Amino acid sequence: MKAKFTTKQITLFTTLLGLATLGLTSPVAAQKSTASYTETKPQFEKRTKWWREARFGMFIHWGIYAVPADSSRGMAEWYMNNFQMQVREYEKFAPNFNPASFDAKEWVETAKNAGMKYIVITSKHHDGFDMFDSKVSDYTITKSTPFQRDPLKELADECQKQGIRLCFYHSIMDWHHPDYLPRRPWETKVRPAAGVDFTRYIVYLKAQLKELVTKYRPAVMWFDGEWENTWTHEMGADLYRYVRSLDPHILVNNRVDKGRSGMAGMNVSAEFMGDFGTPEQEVPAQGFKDGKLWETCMTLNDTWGYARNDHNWKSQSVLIRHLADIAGKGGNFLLNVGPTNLGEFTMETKNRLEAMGRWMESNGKAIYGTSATPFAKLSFSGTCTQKGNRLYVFVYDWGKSDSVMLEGLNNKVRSAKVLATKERVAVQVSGSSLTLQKPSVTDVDATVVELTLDATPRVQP
Ligand code: FHN
Repeated sequence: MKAKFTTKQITLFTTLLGLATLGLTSPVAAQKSTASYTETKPQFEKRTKWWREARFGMFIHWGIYAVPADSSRGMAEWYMNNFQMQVREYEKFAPNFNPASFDAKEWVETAKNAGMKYIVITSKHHDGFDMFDSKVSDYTITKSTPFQRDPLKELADECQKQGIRLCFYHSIMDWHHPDYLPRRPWETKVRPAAGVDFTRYIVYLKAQLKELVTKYRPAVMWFDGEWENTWTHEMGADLYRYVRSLDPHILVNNRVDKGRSGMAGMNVSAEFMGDFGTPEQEVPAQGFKDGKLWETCMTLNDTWGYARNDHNWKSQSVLIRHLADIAGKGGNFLLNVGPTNLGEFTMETKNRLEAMGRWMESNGKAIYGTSATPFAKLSFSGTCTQKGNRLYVFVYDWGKSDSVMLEGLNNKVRSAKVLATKERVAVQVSGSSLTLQKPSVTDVDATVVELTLDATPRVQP
């Protein structure tokens, strides 16, 4: 029997019905958020304090792309695009997505035990599939899969219990919504753009953000998929103000706007909106100028979404040194996990996070709440962080001389000890050069020496 309504009509009806329940009936009103806000530096510092001190978070890319779980043609979460699928074909993964093993308590404990202080999970990736219960969409985990539960609600409750901040990744680009443009080249005939209204898509986007922010109270909205030419700086600035108007405490990354250069890297500059920059798959050569906040996001292997075929896992040493290097430059590290379609973390994932947790157990004091190194460069393989009158020296390699030298420090050293073992470290001072002797027990990933100084570190430029 021929369906009475087309899918597009049903989507539109669902959206409008949902909008009405969310008080977003007038597209124009939802268009330009009236929120204008100014923020002083002290206010910004207060709002971002927990994030700056946290330093280390878990990224989670989880969606129906975990069903094919295939990165043979590119990132696994891009499966629909990589295999040039029509929407109707890709939708068939939803009824096969039933993460029966999903356990919010276990996920949050794993993040916490790794030393992570916040979790950023995909509420919607580019495929447009909603991993939460939305009134303005039927393309959701609660309505279109046998699972029918709301994992983001379960995670929000569990994060509340365990003292971890929950944050959401939400894609501006949406390959499913009938009003999103541009269409993919292979679907123009099947899904013509005639009659499409991008303004209506923005109303839908805002309606879902209102649901997410008011119902789940995320600490950060982490936008992505901002690079297509249908999304403008004006739309980004408006969306930033809109989200902040929903919750004045929330943080928003720079990808709400066009502040990121290209697909990787970023250039937070004054005219772009966003509370922090988002370099991707890289540790920037230096920290960001004039105190701009930033966070490197990175995969454990080569793909964000889970892929059965991706075995290129980074070692624990590489991961621990990335964390140290990033902290030494004053940034945050958002390390990604791609859970399976059953709702499980892979063994490779768990092993690496457990190793990082063991290291953080002994050395977290040199990461949390610290700021970037006072040294322009070091003569050894390692990095530094600082907090008050303490300098944390991370040594990756003690070299042939079984010692490392810090040059240009104009402080008196009150004490020097290995943070993890409390073993005293012998220090030779010559003018403003300090030589630290290799302790009897070192950490193959990174040994941290805590120097207690007479005052905050003063380094010759
Ligand atoms: O296209 C996405 C990609 O799938 C992934 O989500 C990364 C994570 O930051 N962001 C985009 C690529 O820059």
